[in-house]
Amino acid sequence: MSSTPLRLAVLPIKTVIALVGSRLEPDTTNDDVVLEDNEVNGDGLGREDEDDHDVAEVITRVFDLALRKTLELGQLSSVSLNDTVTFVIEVFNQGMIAADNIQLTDYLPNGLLFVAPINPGWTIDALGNPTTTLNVANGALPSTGLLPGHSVFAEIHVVVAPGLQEGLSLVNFAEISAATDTNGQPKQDIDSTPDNNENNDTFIHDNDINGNGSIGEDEDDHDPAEVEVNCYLSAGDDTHISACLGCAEAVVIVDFFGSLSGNPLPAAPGPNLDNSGLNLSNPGAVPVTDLAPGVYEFAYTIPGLNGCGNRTAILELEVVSIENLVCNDDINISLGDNCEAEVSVDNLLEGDLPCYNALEVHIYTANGFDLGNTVNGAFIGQTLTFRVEDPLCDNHCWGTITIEDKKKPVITCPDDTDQAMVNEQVQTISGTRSTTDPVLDLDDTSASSI
Ligand SMILES: [Ca+2]
Ligand SMILES: [Ca+2]
Ligand SMILES: [Ca+2]
Ligand SMILES: [Ca+2]
Repeated sequence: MSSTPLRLAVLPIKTVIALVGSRLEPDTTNDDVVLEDNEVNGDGLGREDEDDHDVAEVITRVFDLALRKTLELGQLSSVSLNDTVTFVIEVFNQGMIAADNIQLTDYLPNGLLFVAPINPGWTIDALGNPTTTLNVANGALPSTGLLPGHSVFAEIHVVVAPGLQEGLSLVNFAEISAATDTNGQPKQDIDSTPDNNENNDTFIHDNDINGNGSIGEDEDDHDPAEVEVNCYLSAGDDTHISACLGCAEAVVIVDFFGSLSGNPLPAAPGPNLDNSGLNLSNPGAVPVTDLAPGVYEFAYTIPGLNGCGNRTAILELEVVSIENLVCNDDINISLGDNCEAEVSVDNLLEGDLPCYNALEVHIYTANGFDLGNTVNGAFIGQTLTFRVEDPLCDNHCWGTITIEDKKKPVITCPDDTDQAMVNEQVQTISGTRSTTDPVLDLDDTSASSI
C-alpha cells in the first residue's frame, strides 16, 4: 500500500496512544487512515476512515502521595521535660489512583520518646523507628482507599525525655515508606521515593507538599515538625536599682518583684544574699530603711519544672546616702518657648546622684510664696531662693536662682515692597529742607514719613 500519513489525536501528557486494529488485508504497518474514533463504516480505499481498525487510549495514570507533618492544633511548640507532644501527619493523594496500605515511618530525634500504649496502631520497625500502616483493612482508610484529591490524618504522641537542656530544638520527620493501589499492588510514586531511610531525602521547606523530589526539589513524601524544650518559668533578668536614704528614720518602699526586668513569674521570695536584714515577706513592697550606703544583692529564685534547674535573678540594690545635700550657689535659668521653665533637682544639686526622684524642688518668691519647681515670665530678671528638700528627713540645701529670658526676638519682615503700613504714631517733619539741615541716615531708621 501507499504510505498514507498516520493521523494522531493530540492527547494530554502522560497519555499513551495505542493503535488497535488491522487493514482489510491485515498487516502490521501503520498506514491506515484514521479520521474518526469508533468509525466502522468508512471506506478506507476511498480515503474514508478504514472500517477494520480503531484507536483506544491507554492512559498511564500517575501515583503520587505527599505528606505534611505539623503540631496538633493547640499543641504548643514550647514544651517541657516529660511533656507528651502530639504530631499530626496528613497524607495527600495528589495522583490519579486510589491508594491503600500507606506505610508511615516516624524518625524520632534524641530527646523524644515513643511510648507504645499511647500510640495504638504504631509499632517499632527493624531500625527502631515507629511505623504505622493506613489501609482499608484496618479502617484507617475508607473502603475506597485514599481517593485522588483526598487526604487522611494520622497522629503520633511522643514524650519529651527528662534531663534535656533548655532551648534544645527537637525536629521530628515522618516519611511515607510504601503504598499500594487498592488491589494491593505496590506503586511507584511519580515524584518521590518512599522508604524508611531518613538520610536520603531532600528537605528544603517545611510543610511543602508540592516539590518534585525527582528533580532535586523538596521531596513531597516527608516533612518535619519541631518543638523546643522550655522550662516555662522565668525569674527575670538581673537588675540594678537604687534606694536613697537621708536619715535613719527614712523608709523607702521598693517593689523588689516589680523591679526585676524580663517578665519574672511569681514565686516565693528568694533569700537575702547580703543579709541586709530587710523584711522580704512581701517582695512587692519591701521597706528599705536604716541601711549603710552600699550595694546589696537579693536573689529571686523560682523552681524549674519537670527536672529543669532552678532559676535565679539577682536584684542589686544600691543604697545611696542623701544625708549631705550640696546645692549649687547661684543658678541661672532661661525660660523656654512658652516662657516657662521646670527646674529639676539635677539643675540645682552639685555632682550626680541617682536619687533625684527622692528629692523635691521648691522655689520661693521674694515674699516667701512657694512656686514649686516651675517659674515663668513674671519672674524674668528676678533672683529667687530655691530649696532642694528630702521630704523623709526634713533635710535640705538651698541657693539662689536668677530667671532670664535669653531668647532672641523673632523679627517678622513684610514682603519686599515700596510701601509699608505703620500702625503707630510717627513724628512728621514739615517745611523746606536746606543743605545745612542735619542728614537723616535711613539705615538707622525703622520708619519715616518725609
Ligand atoms: Ca507530588
Ligand atoms: Ca509524591
Ligand atoms: Ca527516605
Ligand atoms: Ca511540617
